Amino acid sequence: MKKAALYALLPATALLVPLAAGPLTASAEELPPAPKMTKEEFAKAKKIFFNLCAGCHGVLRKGATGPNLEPSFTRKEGTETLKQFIQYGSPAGMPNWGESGELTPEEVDLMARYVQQPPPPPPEFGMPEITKTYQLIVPVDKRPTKKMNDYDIDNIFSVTLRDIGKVALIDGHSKKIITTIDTGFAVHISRLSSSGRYLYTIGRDGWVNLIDLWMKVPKTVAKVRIGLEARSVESSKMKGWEDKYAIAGAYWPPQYVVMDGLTLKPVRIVSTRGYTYDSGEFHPEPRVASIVASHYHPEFIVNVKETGHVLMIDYSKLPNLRVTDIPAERFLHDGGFDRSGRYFLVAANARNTIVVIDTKEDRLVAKVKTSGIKPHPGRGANIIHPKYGPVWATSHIGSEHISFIGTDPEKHPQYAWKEVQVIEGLGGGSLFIKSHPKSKHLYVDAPLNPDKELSGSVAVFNIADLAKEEPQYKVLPIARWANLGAGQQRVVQGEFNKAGDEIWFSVWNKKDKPSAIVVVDDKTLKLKAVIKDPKIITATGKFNVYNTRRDIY
Ligand code: DHE
Repeated sequence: MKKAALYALLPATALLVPLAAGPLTASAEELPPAPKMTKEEFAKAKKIFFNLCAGCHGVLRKGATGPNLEPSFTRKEGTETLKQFIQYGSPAGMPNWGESGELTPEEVDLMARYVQQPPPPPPEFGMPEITKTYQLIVPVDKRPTKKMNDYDIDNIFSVTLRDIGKVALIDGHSKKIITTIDTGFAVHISRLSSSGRYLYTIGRDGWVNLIDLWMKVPKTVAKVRIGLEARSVESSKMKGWEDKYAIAGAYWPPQYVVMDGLTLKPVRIVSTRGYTYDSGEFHPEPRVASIVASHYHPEFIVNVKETGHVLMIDYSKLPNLRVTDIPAERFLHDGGFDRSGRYFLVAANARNTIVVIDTKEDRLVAKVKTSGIKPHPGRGANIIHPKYGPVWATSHIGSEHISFIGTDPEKHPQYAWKEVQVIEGLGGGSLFIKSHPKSKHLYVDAPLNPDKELSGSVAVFNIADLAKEEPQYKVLPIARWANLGAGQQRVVQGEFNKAGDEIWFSVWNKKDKPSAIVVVDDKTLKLKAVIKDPKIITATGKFNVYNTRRDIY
């Protein structure tokens, strides 16, 4: 949907609120009082806020992907305006929690009142607390010495079953569930060890699971809770350091923890609290967003969201850490490598910018402004553009734009680190974009679009057509193909299989209804399979072992 049409779906009042506004500086006395809440209501709202809202707005509600929600702002807006937002969402990416049925009218009202109360300060969670949670379930010497199953491990998909605290491991060939594994709540991502043997998951609640894929039936061999809220995990990938260390980043407390890669035993914990890269103001909640592992140095690349620092963390002399701290941009979120694996491109979504880091020379290469609102690439998509050569692409949460950035300073220096083209996709509310070295197509989703036809579809561009003035896309009605019945299902995050000839999409339904995975034939763009199973509840992210461990996207 084009932006104008997207706005038309919202009540006029929703558009009046300054979405990107920071806190309004009214003193407490000038503000209207907070609306009344009972203790029980407060406790319920606190839980909903943690599950649905804290990710974008922060637990201290200082704002990041979503705007600041401190009482100095929310009380000025008042309950009715806030309810409109929670009910209908916004074109800048706020989900329509009421309209989609995720929250009842009573809960919409509850949350509108809750965000006008001062945010309750969450507890700290340091090494003593982390150590108490640590469980080595199967020590290294009790694990198999060879692969004990017949699966083509490289073609297994780890699928997040968000609201039931599990991942499903699905065999990419038979498309059958191998097993489901209890993990932390709402696993955000799965990442693979360099060898492909170990799978790491990170729960929204900070639990890291280490899963051994060599076992007859893969299972968790170690787990540890590294914080109270988290989104990222990664494993060392540098030659000579394969599978040796893991790292997980927390949203709360804002910190990262380096662990032994084979046991998850914590080795170091480091706080990310500090100063914004530009204005030098102290921030109490600079959360750890994406983390990737360098292929050039024994380093993890940690993106600190609110303060805008990219930290290159050298793990080669642990327990000593050497950190190259690169001032970059705010608010760093998600990103991925260019096809050469040397340059890391990460979205600074508050500034509509993609930051480019050279992981060989450990330096900032460029900050590229995009033409859309809030770039959100996932890991992005690398394609060979018919006109501009190797480019990396991102879609946007807040608008229909898809931006292409040149990534080849050697052979195409005139295009390198420039937004060389902008095209339009289905509409705002896009989260992920995907291609594969063997594919001729580029896939773009729009799961947060309020229109259910659009949130249930995917746009596919023929890469060869990108040389045209206005490249057209084909719409794949993925949710219709899944045929899960009435309601708004969100089609999210394409992921290729190992061969690169099919792409899987999640059809993310409410938790009291089944979700599904739809498999599309990449050559014909026809439906190849629908994976349905009562166990598939709230399916979101999918991670193919081979593509994830080799950073192929
Ligand atoms: Fe994500 C990646 C944070 C909402 C599904 N998400 C990421 C990353 C971060 C992040 C920092 C990068 C991790 C990395 O590469 O190390 N996500 C957040 C949020 O803060 C946010 C906006 C709000 C929240 O409360 O969590 C958020 N994300 C969502 C969702 O609502 C999604 C669609 C469904 C879900 O499961 O929660 C979702 N995020 C994903 C997925 C990835 C991801 C599938 C990995 C994409 C990939 O291809 O690597």
